[in-house]
Amino acid sequence: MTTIAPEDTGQEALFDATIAADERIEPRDWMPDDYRASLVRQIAQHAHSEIIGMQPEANWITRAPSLRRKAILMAKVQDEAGHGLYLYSAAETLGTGRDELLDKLHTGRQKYSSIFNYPTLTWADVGAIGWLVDGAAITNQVPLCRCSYGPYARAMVRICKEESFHQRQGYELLLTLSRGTEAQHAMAQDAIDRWWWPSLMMFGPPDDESAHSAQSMAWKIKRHSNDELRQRFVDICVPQAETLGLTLPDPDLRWNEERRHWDFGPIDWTEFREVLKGNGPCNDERIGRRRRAHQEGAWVREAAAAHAAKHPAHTPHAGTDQEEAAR
Ligand code: FAQ
Repeated sequence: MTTIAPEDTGQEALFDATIAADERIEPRDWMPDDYRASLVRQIAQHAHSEIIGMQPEANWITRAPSLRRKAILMAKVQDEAGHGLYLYSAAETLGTGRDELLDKLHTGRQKYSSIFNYPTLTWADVGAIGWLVDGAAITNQVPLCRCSYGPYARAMVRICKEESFHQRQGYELLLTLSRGTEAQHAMAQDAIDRWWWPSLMMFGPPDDESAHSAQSMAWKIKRHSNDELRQRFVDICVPQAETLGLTLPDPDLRWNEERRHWDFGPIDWTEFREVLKGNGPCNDERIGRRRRAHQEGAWVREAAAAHAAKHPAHTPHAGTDQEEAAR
């Protein structure tokens, strides 16, 4: 049997034309293998970040200073689990199951964001994560709502709405601390001092060292480079820090009238690379806890599978919500 190359059937031309016209590629469409693989890589890393990202904040649920703060934090951590679900589902539409991706996470073959390998030492860290980490996530992810792959772009729309609520709760938390007692103000400042630089690293390596950016931008998976988004984030944060009454820990921050952007100091890329290699302050703790949670949850997955086998009509994919309700 002779294999027909995609260029001979017009599939590749159709894919290229769809990208050029800024239209969406959907799961049923033909796509190049490398496009599919790159999406799975990025979406999986993103999904893993959402679920590992639950850990640093969950650390403070039992110690939140009021019932209101505790309820907000619990809702936020639950939202992150939901984001993980949307993203694993988006990866499934590319033919890669959640079990396979989790296995790659647990065996160190796929990454999660460097930021979640730093410890949450004080309550103010919950505010710093909301303001800076969620703020960086939004800056990076709003353009992903226009990603060329439909299911990922649609998942991002919902995620970004929730992330912007997360960002505002962090900002409000820090504002309260900053305007509180001297000790509370100092705690907020200390959190910003520790989270600022790792937040800038979330955007990935500088453009000239970014292995995937050029191809991802040509495919319209990414819409902006790592450095462009990092600069956008700095420009947003400087005036916000001023309103908060807190200082960003960078003596080189200066408004550049010519560029109409804030100049900032050098990032410690050695630290970034070490964290990616597994040598950050909390890498072992985070992945160890994730593996344990997966093992301890095995009985839940087995029970759910056994239930689904006994009652196929009641599995979520068997019918519409209305059909379910009518039963
Ligand atoms: N950490 O060639 P590039 C959140 C890797 S937000 C770890 O530039 P690319 C919300 C990269 O994967 C955080 N690894 O790669 C939340 C690649 O390695 P690979 C998650 C990093 O893909 C808030 C290599 O370096 N958000 O979770 C990092 O073009 C609060 C070369 O890099 C997303 O994932 C890093 N910081 O650009 C949750 C957004 N940076 O794959 C809880 C979607 C780079 O070859 C609480 N992802 N690497 O093994 C993206 O936009 C992109 O993947 C970038 C990297 C921008 C992260």
